[in-house]
Amino acid sequence: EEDGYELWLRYRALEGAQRTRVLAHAKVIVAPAGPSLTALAAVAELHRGLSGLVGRPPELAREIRKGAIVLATPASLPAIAKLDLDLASLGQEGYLLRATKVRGHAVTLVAANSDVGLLYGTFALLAAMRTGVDLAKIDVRSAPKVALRMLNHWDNLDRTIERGYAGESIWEWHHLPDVKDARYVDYARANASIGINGTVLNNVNSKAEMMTAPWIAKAAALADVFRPYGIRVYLSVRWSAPMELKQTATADPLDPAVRKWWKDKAAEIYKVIPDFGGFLVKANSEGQPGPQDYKRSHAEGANLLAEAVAPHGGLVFWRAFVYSQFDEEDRAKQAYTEFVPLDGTFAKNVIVQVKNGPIDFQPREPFHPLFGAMPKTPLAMEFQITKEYLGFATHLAYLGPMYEEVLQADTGRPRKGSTVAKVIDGSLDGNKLTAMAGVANIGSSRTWSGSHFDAANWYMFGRLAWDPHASSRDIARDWAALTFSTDRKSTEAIVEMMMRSREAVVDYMNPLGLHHLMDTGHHYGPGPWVSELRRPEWNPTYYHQADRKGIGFDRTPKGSNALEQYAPDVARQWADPKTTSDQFLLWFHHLPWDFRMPSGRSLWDELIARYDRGVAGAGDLRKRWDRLKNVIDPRRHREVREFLLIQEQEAKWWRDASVAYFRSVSGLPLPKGHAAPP
Ligand code: GCW
Repeated sequence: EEDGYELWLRYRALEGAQRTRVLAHAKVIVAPAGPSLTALAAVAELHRGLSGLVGRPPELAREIRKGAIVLATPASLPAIAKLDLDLASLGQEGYLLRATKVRGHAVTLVAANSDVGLLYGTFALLAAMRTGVDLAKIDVRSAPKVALRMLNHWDNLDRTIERGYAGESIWEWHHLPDVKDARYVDYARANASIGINGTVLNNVNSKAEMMTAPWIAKAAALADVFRPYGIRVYLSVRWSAPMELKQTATADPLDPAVRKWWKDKAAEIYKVIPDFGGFLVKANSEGQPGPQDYKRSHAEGANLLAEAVAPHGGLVFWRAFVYSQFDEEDRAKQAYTEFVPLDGTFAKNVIVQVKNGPIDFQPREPFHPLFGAMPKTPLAMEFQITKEYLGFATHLAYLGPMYEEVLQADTGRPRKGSTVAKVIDGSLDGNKLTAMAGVANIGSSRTWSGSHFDAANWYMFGRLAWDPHASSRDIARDWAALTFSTDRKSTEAIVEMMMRSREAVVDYMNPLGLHHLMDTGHHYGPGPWVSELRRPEWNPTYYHQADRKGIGFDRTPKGSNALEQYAPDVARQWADPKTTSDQFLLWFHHLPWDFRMPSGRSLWDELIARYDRGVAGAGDLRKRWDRLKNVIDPRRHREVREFLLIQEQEAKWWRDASVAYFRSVSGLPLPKGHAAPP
């Protein structure tokens, strides 16, 4: 029975014409001589894949012959240099798949400038075989537009996962470094297949222990497994580690003993992980220690760590997710206020990592105003793949459209057309140190991500990190074909569900630009009434500001003026409720309940209509899935359906609780036709 473990790497027997075509082109593999572990991983994948797809493993040959798959770099096979393939434009990680002649033989060429490129090309070739591409005509070239494509695991050292909904951490810390679970290889394969080349193993709410020798050894064992797949290991560090480990008296970044400690620590790590990627840091955020405890800036903190890893080629990812309970300023403004003045003061090997929106991974947020506002600093995008605020692993919400919406947003800086994607891929400022990070949704669940559809978010993240200009619909199509069915009609039906899913969630949880209405702590269900929490900016009432007269957070100059942090053109558009997209209406405006919406309805009636639409949308997902009963294998069909039924129920819960609460505040009657219980 299909249990989802193989993710999108399912090598089931091909049928009919495609089997014949693949067989004709895949009897023999010619790989680089004296292959590296990476080239061997590529060969092993072809072996595994073809054994499944056509029922027999390919033969490994030295000599090129007709019909072979030839894996080659200019170094391993100088003959390809003469083919006019423009390999240089592929860079270090790109690849090319082409039906061509090499030394007079018609072959399928997988070419790249490095063995990792060959591995990426191999995965792409296997996917092409599965989706019906004619190998006799194949002609594909692809190179990543972003250099560092990273997963961030929020995995704790006790194997719990902060905001993880897919079981325990797959890192079996207790058995590491001695036991290298076979699952680590499958993890690496899945990631390499979508181009992910870095992984931060532990939670940003980090523990000092991670910096001790036994834990470094565990990380090193994982790094050994991942290395052949082109994946580097990084660690989250706790700012106060040297002090907590009682090796320094302070954690002040300007203290010489502290600086020395970090230098020595970096050297110790690089001794056992020679290609160690570097550090990720959450400092002075949500109670974490940081340089500000010593009245030093984020830049001073980041630069201290940067100095420690620089001699080894390491990097520092410094998170801009900061807000303080002692700050009266609108939470949405605080990161910009703190970081923009630091632009240009970070060391060369520091990347500032910014969440997609200014609050916190909500179902919808406008893009973070830092994008475009720090031209002298490399900025990484941080997306959340795990669905902390979108129904965990239970609710179906394909995040592709959400990421795309943010990446395609125009920052207006320094000019029109300067999209977030262009900040991230470095094309705007000529930045080469480019990165995209995704907070992983991976755990020990058989499905890896806790549900079949959540694997799509992992897959999509990798693909968008490779190319932030890609279309989330195209990516959904590839995923659905590789995961469920290559039958065109079925694929399209699944894609349609995926593309509708996130908007349905927005409607039943946080319509019209409302945000952070989730209940405390877990963030799963509705809690718009919560108003008594110790920290005001954690209360949903802080965000919706609903009362008898109206609703919404005023971020115009009359209110918090968060608008001033955006480029003038962008701010102008959002300054007037009439020109603000309804997606962000109550994000930027506090409006009376009788405000006239473009639909002709009052704001109050529109709000209720959106909640109703969300419930209908969830029901529609379930109905669409029911129609696919005969094309999806029984176990996966049933498991998805069970979750969709929960989603339908919980969409009603969200609507009914939210509507009841807002009604108690507004005192307004329910519009006609609204089906919620009294
Ligand atoms: O999304 C919020 C979460 C915290 C998380 C924090 C962060 C790791 O609720 O659990 O902590 O953001 O991103 O640092």
